[in-house]
Amino acid sequence: MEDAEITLILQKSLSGKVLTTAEIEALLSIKEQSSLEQLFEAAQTVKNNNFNNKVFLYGFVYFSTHCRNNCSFCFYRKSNTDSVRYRKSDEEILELSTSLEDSGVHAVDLTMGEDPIIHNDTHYQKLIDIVTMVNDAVKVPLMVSPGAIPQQLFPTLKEAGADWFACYQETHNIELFQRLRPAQDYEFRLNQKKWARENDILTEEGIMVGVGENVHDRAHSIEVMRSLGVDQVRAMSFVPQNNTPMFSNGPSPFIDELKAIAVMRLVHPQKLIPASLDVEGVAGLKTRLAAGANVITSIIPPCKGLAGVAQHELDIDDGGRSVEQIEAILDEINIKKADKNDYINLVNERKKQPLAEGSL
Ligand code: SAM
Ligand code: MD0
Ligand code: SF4
Repeated sequence: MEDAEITLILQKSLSGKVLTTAEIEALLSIKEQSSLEQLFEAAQTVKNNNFNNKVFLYGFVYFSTHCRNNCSFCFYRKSNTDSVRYRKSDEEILELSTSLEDSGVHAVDLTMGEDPIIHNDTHYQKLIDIVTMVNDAVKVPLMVSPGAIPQQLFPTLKEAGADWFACYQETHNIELFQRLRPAQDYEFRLNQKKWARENDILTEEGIMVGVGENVHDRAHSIEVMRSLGVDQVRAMSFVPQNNTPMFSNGPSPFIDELKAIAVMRLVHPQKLIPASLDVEGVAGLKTRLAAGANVITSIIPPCKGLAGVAQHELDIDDGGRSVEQIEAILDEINIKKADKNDYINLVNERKKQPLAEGSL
């Protein structure tokens, strides 16, 4: 597509009009450098109009890497005997969460594999106890990423102190979902977002880029996310993992993730969009922020035996993923870390918003 046609689509989006699927696909298909620059500039404009050049930081506590599932892309899939398995104790989880809060993050994300010890108990008491314990100790909002859980648990999770529930479909192409997440139920996973939101818990939805989807699938996901009424939307490039079925798929070109982030920013102007440190490490931070991301996720304290999800070691033990290091990079590009209270207000405001008509 010509530069001039891209300009028209971007102008349409900047004037507040809803883009068609074909227009979203055109933006995701951009190859020309000059058009790419226009896309990222438009995404920056939208981000600055809505968030004033400020970003939020999320600490990441991957507290159990045990999992009963066999997702074909994941290092921690049950069948992978090479993966690093650990289960942090309550004391360790507490210490990690409070030290992240002290270091200045805006939120703490408590993430686990679908650990059978937790998932085999119908009451999920261990999970509820962990969330309650951390919520009693830290003031910043809590995100919980436990995998797919039963509907009746959401009120208890809310009561325990969960502000956010993260659970990503990876794709909204059902046939592809089944290949990525064998033996898992597409609708049940999608409903997680609905059940969380019905209980005033904010939600995050996400896709992976480079897992066999095409540009149409990506555009479709970005549109489905518009109708879901979620509060945070992400795209993460697939990172091939040793000893997993998708290793031979090879890595995804990061530019496709950057285009997805920019288009999500245009289509979801007021939502939070992560720049994950778990794909390219800190080296990939600036490009993701320039594409329109406004949350930095996967901040991990060094030397605590913690892993990332897609990049289990990159930049962790040398302190590269610490708030201090991130702030040094933000200084170079004149982006500011938002105030803690700005984030708490944003979370409270979003919780009050009624779900848009047509959502889930
Ligand atoms: N076990 C829970 C689940 O699957 O919902 C919570 C873990 S969540 C942090 C795992 C997410 O990390 C996946 O949904 C996927 O989006 C991302 N991820 C996992 N492996 C990845 C990989 N190899 N490359 C890129 N992203 C990956
Ligand atoms: C991240 N590694 O933010 C984390 C993870 C789970 N809620 C988030 C995918 O990149
Ligand atoms: Fe388990 Fe989550 Fe990895 Fe799937 S993505 S294997 S559910 S940890």
